[in-house]
Amino acid sequence: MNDKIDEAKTAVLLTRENPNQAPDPYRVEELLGLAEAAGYRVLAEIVQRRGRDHRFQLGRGRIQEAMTYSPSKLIFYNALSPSQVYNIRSEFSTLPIDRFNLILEIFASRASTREAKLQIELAKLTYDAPYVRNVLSQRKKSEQPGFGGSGAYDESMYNDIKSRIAKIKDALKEVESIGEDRRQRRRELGFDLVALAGYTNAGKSTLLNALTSAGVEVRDQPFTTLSPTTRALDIRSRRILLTDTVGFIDDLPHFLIKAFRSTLSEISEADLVLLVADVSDSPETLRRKLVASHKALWDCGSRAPIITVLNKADRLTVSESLERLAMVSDLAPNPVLLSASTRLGFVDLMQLIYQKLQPLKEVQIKLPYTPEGMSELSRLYDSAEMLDVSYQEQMVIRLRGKEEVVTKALSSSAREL
Ligand SMILES: Nc1nc2c(ncn2[C@@H]2O[C@H](COP(=O)(O)OP(=O)(O)OP(=O)(O)O)[C@@H](O)[C@H]2O)c(=O)[nH]1
Ligand SMILES: [Mg+2]
Repeated sequence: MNDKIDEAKTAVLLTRENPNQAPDPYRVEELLGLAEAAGYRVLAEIVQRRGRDHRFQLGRGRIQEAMTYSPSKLIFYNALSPSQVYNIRSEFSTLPIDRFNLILEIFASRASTREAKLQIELAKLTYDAPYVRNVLSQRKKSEQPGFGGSGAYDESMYNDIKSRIAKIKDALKEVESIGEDRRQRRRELGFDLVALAGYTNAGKSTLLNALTSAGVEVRDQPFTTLSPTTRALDIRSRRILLTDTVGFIDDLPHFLIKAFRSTLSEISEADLVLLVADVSDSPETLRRKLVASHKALWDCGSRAPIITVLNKADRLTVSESLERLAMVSDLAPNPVLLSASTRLGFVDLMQLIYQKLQPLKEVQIKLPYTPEGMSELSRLYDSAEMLDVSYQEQMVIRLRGKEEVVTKALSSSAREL
């Protein structure tokens, strides 16, 4: 149970299942987890198998049933169209929200950095814009002033939303380009960039903490992490920067991925991705979450090699873990069975990371005894492995380093600093 649950914030959960799909109790369970993470006290869960009702999503009878609990909100698993929101709100005088709104509410309550706040505002405005437009057109049709006691929407409000969206996009572009510069600098300093990605609550932050003593917040609920945290980790001669990122979830709406682009570029720009999954989930859930994670990785533009970290192995016996691993082998490139809690599998993970990083290059360069030459030498001591330095007519240096470091060193040498 979530300690932030507010007694006055009550909800009934409504899920419509397609009659031609197998029932999936996990959906309802996940929706409950999200509602609790957003601070709701859930009064009842209603599931109906039927085709989509174009007015209310579920049948009128099921919504009437939900209303007998007098909830402050109706939370739908299924996405609501703007006109469904309008209809339910008008007919039942209660605000309906869908799973996307719920996720946004959680994000909004957790956002602590300016970037995260902007990203959430952008997602919310992008989501709200069609709703406001719909209310405007409904009102024009019925000539009703105002709507559901929510105050007047008018054309200027819609235009304000549009211009705010444009402003936030500009601000985020700036943040993104700062991020790009920072990553480029880090690469030139010889770091390998490794991202921790995966379904929400899989244990990404716990793993970052265990590998680097980062002290990032860990909780047994979805979306604890919203902003990336980066910490250094050395594996033999490799200097790695490991970044923890926001978790994925099924059916992640596209506008949310777009709004979180600057954060997700920590993943799309990484040299290597550690895809963390909870191996103690049921085999079906594990597969579903791995599929959702691969889809999200692809959608955010990640094309880097992947190591699949099957975390929480301490919750299973060795044979159970191995059985799970066999069941998901088609979805789990380079798998490691691991426990971020007990450090089981850490040696294997380190070894695999080391193997999967792009091999270092070995080159020989010459630098003059000028101030620029000396400062380049000191930069190389910081960013590469110096194999040999001999002081001849010029400094002759043999070094091993990352592609970016070596390329820069070769160009300094050619320019005869
Ligand atoms: N038993 C066990 N529990 C773990 C392990 N790793 C993480 N957990 C628990 O799983 C829950 C989620 O862990 P987090 O590290 O917050 O997960 P996350 O992937 O960062 O989650 P979000 O940031 O919310 O997306 C916490 O209760 C952790 O204590 C593990 O190896 N074994
Ligand atoms: Mg986390």
